Amino acid sequence: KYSTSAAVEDPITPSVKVNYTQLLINGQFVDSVSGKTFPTLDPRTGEVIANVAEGDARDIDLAVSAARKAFDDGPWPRMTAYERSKILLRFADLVEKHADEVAALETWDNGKTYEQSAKLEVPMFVRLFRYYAGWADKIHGLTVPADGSYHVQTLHEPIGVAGQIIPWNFPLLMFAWKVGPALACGNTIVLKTAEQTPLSAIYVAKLLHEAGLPAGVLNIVSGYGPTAGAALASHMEVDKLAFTGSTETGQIVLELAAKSNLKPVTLELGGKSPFIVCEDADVDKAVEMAHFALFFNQGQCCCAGSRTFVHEKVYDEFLEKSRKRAANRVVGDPFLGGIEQGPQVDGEQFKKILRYIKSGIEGGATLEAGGERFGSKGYYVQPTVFSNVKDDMTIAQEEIFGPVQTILKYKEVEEVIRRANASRYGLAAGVFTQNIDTANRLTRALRVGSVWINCFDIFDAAIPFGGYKMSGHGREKGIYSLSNYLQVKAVVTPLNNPAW
Ligand code: TXE
Repeated sequence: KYSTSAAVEDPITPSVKVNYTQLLINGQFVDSVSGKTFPTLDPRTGEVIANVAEGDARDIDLAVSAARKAFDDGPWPRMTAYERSKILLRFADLVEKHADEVAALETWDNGKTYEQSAKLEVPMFVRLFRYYAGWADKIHGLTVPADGSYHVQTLHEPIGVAGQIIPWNFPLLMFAWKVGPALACGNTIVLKTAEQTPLSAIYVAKLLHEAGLPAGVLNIVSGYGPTAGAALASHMEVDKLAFTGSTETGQIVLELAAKSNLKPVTLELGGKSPFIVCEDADVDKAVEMAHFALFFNQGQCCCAGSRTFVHEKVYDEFLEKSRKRAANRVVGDPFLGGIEQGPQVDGEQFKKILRYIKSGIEGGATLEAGGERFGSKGYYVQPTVFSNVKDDMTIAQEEIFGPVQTILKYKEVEEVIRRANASRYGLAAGVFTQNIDTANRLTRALRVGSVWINCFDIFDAAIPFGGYKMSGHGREKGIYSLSNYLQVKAVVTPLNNPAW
């Protein structure tokens, strides 16, 4: 069935070299203060790709001092917005020029297919920087018609030093979503990458300096969460924190931010998004879209359509076709062409997913496809489908974050609304129907930050993204992300000529 297991046992050697493994502080590559390094692993084999400098609280201190100085005294917040915009545009051009290396590093470190890195994620990265370069010189305040004889205006100023903590599932895109708007608004940054995937961020940060970014404006610290990440979240000189990761860690960083200097925090956390297939849906299209909604990126998406609700009238046909589609999913070495699914990011995620599969079987769900590891090397998991899933099963409630589709049956629109909303999460939803009234009813009733109707995972730079409930606070991308990185100052001047 899975014709590519041979390549999994004998991985392809990537063409790219790992040239940058140090921390990037004040425009310089440096070792960590402790001199320690940590290995970043190839998810295809579990072997070491490179040893990377391991930052901790002392390196965060140095990085924050550099960012502070670059904000308080440096040219970045003071140069014209047009100058900032041109640097971001030059950076986008450089990434495009080095697209092959960037995509290969991303695939090597993360395990996602090279096709996805090269055709989707690098172009989206470039597009996002061009989008925010476009905003840089269009950020301005208002003139306010206040009562009394006053001239009132608002100034939109950069917020200062932004701390940004990103996860491993989309290392490049999470970099872009956070760094793009922060720089466009004139802030300086300390970014901590995920310990599983440090490589692409250091590489592109080097290109950003080549494009003309002044030293100290963007500092990159590789390292672990409880050391480097926690130091950033609780730092007194950091003015804003943006975090993407698990809900549990989101709660920790919010508390650290509150207990230190009350820095504002945006959080993009976990999800258990419903994908609702209505009775009038074109079943073939719905099967393919629901399959994509769950299996894209090895199922490692915060917004994955991980509860597939199917109307009882089309349930049997949908199930049969979904089972076949999953069984035919092409798993293999992500550097090979035509591969749909590579390995999970690391051994921890791999084991977590296999534990959830076991829990599904023991909990009474029916295993329709997959259920085991794929091959005998690395962190590959067979595309797995469960039917007969009940709302109270662990696999229907918790974020599996892997290639495991759970299919649930429903009868009535009002019933599926209630069940879809019965989750601590509220990140996204998919709705598959030809009926505009059903689409409108579901759209208004679902308590989620994104609704995709007859599509899924549309991540245009201009479309805001973020969660309701325990999926987080605030929105990233689009115009909405700018307000995360701006302060509003009200300025009031008396008008001495009452005639005016
Ligand atoms: O997440 P963490 P993990 C979910 C997914 C996954 C689970 C665990 O279900 O299986 O989370 O993954 C940093 N202070 N998502 O353990 O811990 C960490 O170093 C400050 C959903 O990887 O949240 C990394 O940079 N920072 C998700 C980042 O937080 C800390 C994407 C994310 O790691 C820290 C990833 C601390 N105490 C996982 N502890 C999404 N929303 O897309 C860790 N970190």
